[in-house]
Amino acid sequence: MRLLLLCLLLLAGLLAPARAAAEDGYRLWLRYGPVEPARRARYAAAATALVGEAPSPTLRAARDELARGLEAMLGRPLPVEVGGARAGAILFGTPASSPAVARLNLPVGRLGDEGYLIRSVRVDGRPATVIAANSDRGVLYGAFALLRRIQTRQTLERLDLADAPKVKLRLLNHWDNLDRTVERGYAGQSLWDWHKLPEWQEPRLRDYARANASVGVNGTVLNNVNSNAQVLTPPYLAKVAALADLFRPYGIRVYLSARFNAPMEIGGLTTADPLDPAVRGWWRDKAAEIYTRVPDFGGFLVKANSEGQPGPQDYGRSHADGANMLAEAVAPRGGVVMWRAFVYSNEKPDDRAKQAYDEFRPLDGRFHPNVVVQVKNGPIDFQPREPFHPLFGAMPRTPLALEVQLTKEYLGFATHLAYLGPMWEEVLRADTFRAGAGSTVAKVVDGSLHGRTLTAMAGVANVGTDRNWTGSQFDQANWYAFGRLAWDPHGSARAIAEEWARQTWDNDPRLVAPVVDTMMTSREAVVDYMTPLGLHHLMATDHHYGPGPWVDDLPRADWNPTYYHRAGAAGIGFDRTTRGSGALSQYAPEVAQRLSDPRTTPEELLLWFHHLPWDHRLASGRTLWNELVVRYSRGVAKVRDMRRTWAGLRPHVDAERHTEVGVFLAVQEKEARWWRDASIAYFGSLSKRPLPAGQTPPAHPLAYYRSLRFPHAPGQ
Ligand code: BDP
Repeated sequence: MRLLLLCLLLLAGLLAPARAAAEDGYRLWLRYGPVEPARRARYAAAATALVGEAPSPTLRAARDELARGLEAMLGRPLPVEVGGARAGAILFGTPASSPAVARLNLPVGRLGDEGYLIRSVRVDGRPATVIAANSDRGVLYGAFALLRRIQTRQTLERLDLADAPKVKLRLLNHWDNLDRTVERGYAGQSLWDWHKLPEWQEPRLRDYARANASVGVNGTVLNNVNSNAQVLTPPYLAKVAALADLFRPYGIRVYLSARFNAPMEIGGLTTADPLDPAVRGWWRDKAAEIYTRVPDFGGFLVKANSEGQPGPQDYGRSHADGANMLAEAVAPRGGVVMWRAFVYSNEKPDDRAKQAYDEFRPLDGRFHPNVVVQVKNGPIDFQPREPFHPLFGAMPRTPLALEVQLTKEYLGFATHLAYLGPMWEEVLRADTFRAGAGSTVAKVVDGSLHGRTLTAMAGVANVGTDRNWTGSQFDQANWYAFGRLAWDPHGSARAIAEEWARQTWDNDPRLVAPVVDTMMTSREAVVDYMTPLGLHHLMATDHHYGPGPWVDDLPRADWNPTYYHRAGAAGIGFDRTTRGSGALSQYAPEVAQRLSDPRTTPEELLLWFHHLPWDHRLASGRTLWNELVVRYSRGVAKVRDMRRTWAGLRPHVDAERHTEVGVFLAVQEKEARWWRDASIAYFGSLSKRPLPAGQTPPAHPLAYYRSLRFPHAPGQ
């Protein structure tokens, strides 16, 4: 009987129509869903054939992507031709790869190494579209841009587009360990299966590369900044080389995080002093060895003398001494060193927010030309909201990279919907006033403020082995937005959200508008329910999951949330004016002046810069205490709205992804309430003031929130 049942089941399986590609998020924004019948003919008329040769792996990748995307969207395969041009052909290539492109005499010279143009042209009197570039990589980016136009339902008629990245190095930083755990990763394991490499290369790695190329990411740092020197040993370099070979066709170079004392740990030396000739020689040889395996190796990322990592200061040398030694090792092959400015030390009793500036600003001009100093968006640590880092604009003679965190270590992990585009836009548009008004962080990042050509932006990756790549559907948007903003730091977070939503979900305006609105309010919701009014670093210890504003017993003062909020019977907030830590003096006078007075400080940063009495009046007319409570509650209410909006989108979204997002939003609402209640219970125990009218008291007493433990929270 059982056997019969089994046979029947098997038979049913065989006869069932092939299941449509599952909507589980795997395809990211490269879903290439079919164009609605009413619009298909117009696109089909402008995409009748692909014309071009593909002599290089990169051009093959471009051609294959076009073929794959167009077939899926238009419902029929396109002939791929080498010459000739029927009406509606899409020509692709560089003047070198394609005689047809060469004959068009297009101004590709202006496009640089990675730019492209897309134009409507006539070839032998027939209308055609051309994707042309100076380099194969430019053609690949152009191919993705054309596909993006169709995916977002923009016209293919009368095109005259030219685009090129404004930032040279657009890198993901993976905090991936060699045992496949991911520090601060919430999306499964590391994509790099070190144990099976180099022989076995997971097919999804090619999709990782495609996704990156589609948004212009051109480099990937494979391993954690808290690095393991083993990655620099021959067996691992063979694995690194396999990944580099896989990613190269997609314009992606690999980089490695270098452990500063590797010469001791794996090289048998007794010192890692950057001025020691043997140490310098070791790094030179190591770099040369890497380049024999990976001829286009990008270079090193280094976290030194930070949170216990070894570094040049262990030998009384400066960050510049350390960075320059490595820079010399990779310079002959065009490599760079990304030296992180995320440093702070417990031994210094000074405000942690000041330490990177104090250490790095005096080194301006002392770094070799192939060193980039990599600076987090804010002076503390990837909080839901921080002011821009005071180093931006303050090191005119040093290339500065902006580092942002895609993985949501401090913003609710993968289950909270928080689109980070607005956060990055906020920092990029911040005015440093370092060369007069309009000296935005974006102009530092794109090099235009101080005439720099080596420019970079880095994003701490949020991808892993989860089927949906990022641990949640909406976290894909942060990967997408990072790439797009690194390509153009002057871009708009809203426009990027819309672009992403159309490709990832659907073009129906009944879906696009509410999804984009939800995304655009989502980060502010997190700020409200976690750290309103400029509060920061209130997360629970180590794993950072949930609230821990009461924590005051960690060995390092600046690991304790109480260090940051300084709440007591009299008031709350960190005084960073001249009366307090003086951190404000690290900003240009125009910025410092405005922020030194609570009345001219934007309320969203109030308690970052000021310690104020609980009864201080805010613009709303409420006291500080009442405003705090109102904002905590507002955060929860925003999540409730987001849930309601999402529930209403059921008719427009496939069931699988709709359910996942819906469940995660329910988790988010529960956890937002937890944040609100725990924070109000704790701060209320200090302010000793009643809740404002109409506000519900916390569900549990403070002791309950303090007792919660999560020893297995992810990402540690
Ligand atoms: C902190 C993370 C820690 C990282 C560190 C860094 O908690 O895991 O190692 O940043 O950026 O936010 O180096």
